[in-house]
Amino acid sequence: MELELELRKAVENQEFILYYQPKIDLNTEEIVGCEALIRWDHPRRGIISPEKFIPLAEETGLINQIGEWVLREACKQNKKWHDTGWSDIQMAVNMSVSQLKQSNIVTTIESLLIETQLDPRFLEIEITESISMVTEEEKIKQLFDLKEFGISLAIDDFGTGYSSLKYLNKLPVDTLKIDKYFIDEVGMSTYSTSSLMVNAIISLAKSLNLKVVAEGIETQEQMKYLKKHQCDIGQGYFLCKPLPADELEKFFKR
Ligand code: G
Ligand code: G
Ligand code: MN
Ligand code: NA
Repeated sequence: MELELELRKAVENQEFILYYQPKIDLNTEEIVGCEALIRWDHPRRGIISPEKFIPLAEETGLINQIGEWVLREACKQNKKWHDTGWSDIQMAVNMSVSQLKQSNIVTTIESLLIETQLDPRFLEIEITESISMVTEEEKIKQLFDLKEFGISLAIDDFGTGYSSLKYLNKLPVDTLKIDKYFIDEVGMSTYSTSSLMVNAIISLAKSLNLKVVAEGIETQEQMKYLKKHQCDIGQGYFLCKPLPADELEKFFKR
């Protein structure tokens, strides 16, 4: 069957699941939040990575329905965790720029928060830096409206996108997520260009009063380096890989 048709059926039959990857405070080693990452649980082909279907979802507009499902599911899950006692966890959801093009995205998110009874400050939207190519005032205004409602905003894959620093000024950003690309070389040689750039991004974030998250930490050396250079928060396989909700709960309890 053609992939587009299968994806439409998947939306109808809700064949998606969310995995969650924790974000860890590098000083206290506590979980401060997690990122929801979608997977397609295909009836015959098994788990399919978002890299294989998100681009198609964006082309076909199915991303809007999929994105709404992700937001509802992630908020519901986080509310459940809060009610269980893990009450400080912030939930981050990835959002495509094309979702921001929907004129009703702000009211959709606001209604989802009301429906799931999750306090807006426990929801963070991660947007890849290509958002910065979006100059239309209307889309920027949507981000300000979400922010005003109490939601946080993170720039994902920071440093490898298309934006210039000017947009950090223009968008109501709370968090910078340093792209794994830079983290990969950190901790190997003190003088690698990547590690100097990581230092620079951390101080940029600090001087703008933003939270800074290192993505894709895979080694102890990387973690040590980031801690030493005052990176607040870390995420990566070395700390914990993305897990289904029930498995992540075991990690919480550890
Ligand atoms: O989880 P994984 O590393 O396989 O994710 C691959 C890519 O898919 C990442 O760029 C991630 O941001 C993106 N992605 C994961 N979940 C979602 C989602 O719910 N919505 C959107 N738009 N992108 C997602
Ligand atoms: O684009 P975004 O940053 O949202 O995508 C994050 C992706 O990175 C997810 O698909 C997630 O599964 C993956 N990921 C998370 N931690 C690691 C890591 O330590 N190493 C690698 N290779 N991928 C990771
Ligand atoms: Mn992300
Ligand atoms: Na990223």
